[in-house]
Formats: sequence, C-alpha cells, structure tokens
Amino acid sequence: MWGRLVLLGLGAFVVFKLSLILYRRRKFPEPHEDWSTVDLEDLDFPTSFRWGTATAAHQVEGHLVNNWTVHEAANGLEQSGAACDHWNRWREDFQLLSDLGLNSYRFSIEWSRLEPSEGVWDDEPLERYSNMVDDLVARGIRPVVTLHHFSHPAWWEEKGGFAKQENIRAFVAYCERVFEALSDRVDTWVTINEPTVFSIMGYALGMFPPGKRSPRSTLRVMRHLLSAHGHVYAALKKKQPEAQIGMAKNVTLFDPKNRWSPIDWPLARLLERLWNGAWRSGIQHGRMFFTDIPEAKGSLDFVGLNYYTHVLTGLSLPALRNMRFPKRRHEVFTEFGYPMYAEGLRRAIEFLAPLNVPIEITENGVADANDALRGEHLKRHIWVLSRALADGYDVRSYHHWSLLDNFEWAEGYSMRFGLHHVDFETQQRTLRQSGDLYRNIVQKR
Ligand code: GCO
Repeated sequence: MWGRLVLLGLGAFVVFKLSLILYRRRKFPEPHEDWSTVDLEDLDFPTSFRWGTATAAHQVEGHLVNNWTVHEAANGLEQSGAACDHWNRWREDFQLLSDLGLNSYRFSIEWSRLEPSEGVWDDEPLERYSNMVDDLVARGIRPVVTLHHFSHPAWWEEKGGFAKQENIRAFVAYCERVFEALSDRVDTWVTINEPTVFSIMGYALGMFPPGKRSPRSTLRVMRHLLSAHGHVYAALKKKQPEAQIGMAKNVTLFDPKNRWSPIDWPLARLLERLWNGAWRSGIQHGRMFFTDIPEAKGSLDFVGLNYYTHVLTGLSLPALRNMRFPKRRHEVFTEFGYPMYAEGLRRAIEFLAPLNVPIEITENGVADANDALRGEHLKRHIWVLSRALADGYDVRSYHHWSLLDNFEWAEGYSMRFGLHHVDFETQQRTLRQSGDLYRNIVQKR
C-alpha cells in the first residue's frame, strides 16, 4: 500500500517537473539566427534615430581620486591612472565624434571632482563639463549625461555610500547641482548606470568597491539605488518637468545551459529575477524584494538599455572571477569570456517594453583588441535593432560602447572596447576598421 503511494507520488512529481520544463521551454525560447542567411545590410531606421557612443568619467578622464582609485590601490588592481587623459583631450575626442558623423554622446559626470570633500564644492570642474556640453551642442551632438557611473567620492564611500539610506540625500544634492548648471542645454539624463552590476559586483562578488561579499547588503544596495533614482527623478522633474530622465539598465539574459535540466531552469529563472525582474517590478510597482519603494514607481521618462550577452546557467557556472562562461557550440567568445549573442538584444528590448517608455540603447559593444569581431558584432546588433523597430518597438538611439579603449574596471586595460584604439603611452587615438564601418552605417542614415 505505502509502496504504491510512494510510487504514485514520485510519478506525479516527475510528470509535474517534466510539464514545467516543457512550459518553460516554450515560454522562454532562446532564439538563434542562422546568420549565414541574414542580409545584414537590410536596415531601416527613421531619420529621427540617434547614433552615438558612450564613455564614463572614471574610465576615460584620468587622474581621479575616488572610491575606485581607493579600491584599485587596496586590492592590487591595475590603476586607472591617466586613463585616456580625456579630461585634457576632450576637444580632440569630440572631434572624433564629429568625424564619425554621430549626433548623440553619452558621458558621465565625476562627483568626486565637484565635491572633493563633504560640503566643499569646486566649480572649475563643473565649468569644464559645461564647456563640454557647449562644444557638443555646437557640433549638433545631443549630450546624454549620466550622473552616477560606478564612481563617487571616497568620503561618501567611507560613510557607506548607497548601503545607507541616509547617504542618498548627499547624492541628490550633487545631482541637483549638476542639473542646475547644465539642464538649460542637456535634456536627457541617466541618473544611475547599471544598478544591478554596481550592487552585485561591489557587494556580492567583491570585485568592485567596496569589495564586500554580503547577500544582505547586496539586496539593500539594490533597493537604495532604486530609491536614490526615484528621489533624484522627483527632484529634477520638479525643477524641469520636460527633462527626460532615465536609468541605464544592464539586461543580461540567463538561459539554462541544458534546456531539459530540472536544475538549470530554476537557476536561470532565479538569476533572471534577481538581475532583471526585481528591478523592473521596482519601477513598475514601487516595490522590490518585499520592500515598498514608492518613489521608484513610474520614475522613468525613458529606459537606457546596456546589452552585452546571455549567460548559460547550470551547476557548472564557472567562477565569475576568471570570467569564462559557457557558450552554445556555434557561438563565438568575445575576449571578455562571454559569447556574442546579438539575438539577445531583441529579447532585452522585449523585456523592457512593458515599462511603456522609449528605449535608448545606452551601451552595446565588444572586447576585441584585434578588431576581429567588432565589425560583425556591430552589423548583427544593428540588424537586430532594425528588426525591433520594424516590429514596432520604440527604440530611439544606439550608443556603441565605446568611443575609445578605456579602463575596464576590475579588468583594467586588458579589455579593449574602443572604436578607436588608444596607445596609452602616447595617448594616440587610431580609428579601427570597425569604427570606419560604424561611420558608414551612420552616414547612410
Ligand atoms: C558596464 C559599464 C561599462 C563597461 C562596459 C563594458 O557595463 O560595466 O556600463 O562601464 O565598461 O559595459 O563591460
């Protein structure tokens, strides 16, 4: 009797698991194009579409003192140092934007320059950022300003940074100061870049500052980043209701390594929820990880999408430290260690569509020092983008990451994402062949 009951129970369980796997295989497809049959020249973009590149202060400006330089020194990482010396060479770099025929440029403001110690403001850097904005506008290039791109003042880090709700006030005050200085010429603002990357790399994996490994702190920082964004959104909209304010969200897709595995599927869905779903529901409902964040609800005029790849999840998920991820047999690796998966850009767009706001591609690029892959990478992702527009998705721009080879965070200068090669000894910029290809794509449109 009991034996039969156990067998019945077991059978029911197996049937349940199998049907769940069948359901998920249908609900969460992992499309792959046969790229040999795709006409990558078949592109159609509206004339209003904006073409650009993106950078970030800590990665290009040089000679900063902030949470990152403290982290680099404390952990024996390659120092950002002079970076691309963009703080001094920005005019020559903006000429590169014009040479490419671009009409949009995303860059970030370095808070540690403006407020080197708490409550002490230095107006010279803000004056320089203002001159940058004037130069971009004079070139017919739309400035897209990011207020926080992973770096902030060391004194603010010492107070706990985003780990403490009471610190958000100082961040809002910094954002308001920048907004007051630039919003007469800048109408497109990104409050925070990649909140998930910032919190997981800094508080779960310890690879970014402050180098913690605490799941509790990670969830707390994720909530505080959303709260900080909500407060900045409200403060800036109060000053200028027509300003367009968004967040740049890294949408990484998580697919089960084995699509029949009862282990790989829950792992993929869990990571998807943690990395993407929790943030989206925070914006949609003002609630994240069982905590109300009312200031976050509906706090987007547009959403920035940073898209790079998908991650195949399974128990064999490699140690993130060596950044070697599994790939499908037919896929190719980028130098960063994850595969090129252009089809995922469409899935990322579909993931953000329920927010019902315009989408700006604020980052997409590839680590490729020899420029062997970047041309194909550009063509595939731009083709996917063209199809998404044709299917009615409201995508307004494409910003390639990046204009220049630059400091790639925990990877230092080992990863080169630039449309321009940078010789960090001489600071010589050299347009890569893929940069020329991007120029041709842009010029035709
Ligand atoms: C990020 C950042 C960029 C990176 C780029 C390449 O996604 O980590 O926004 O600063 O340099 O994505 O990894």
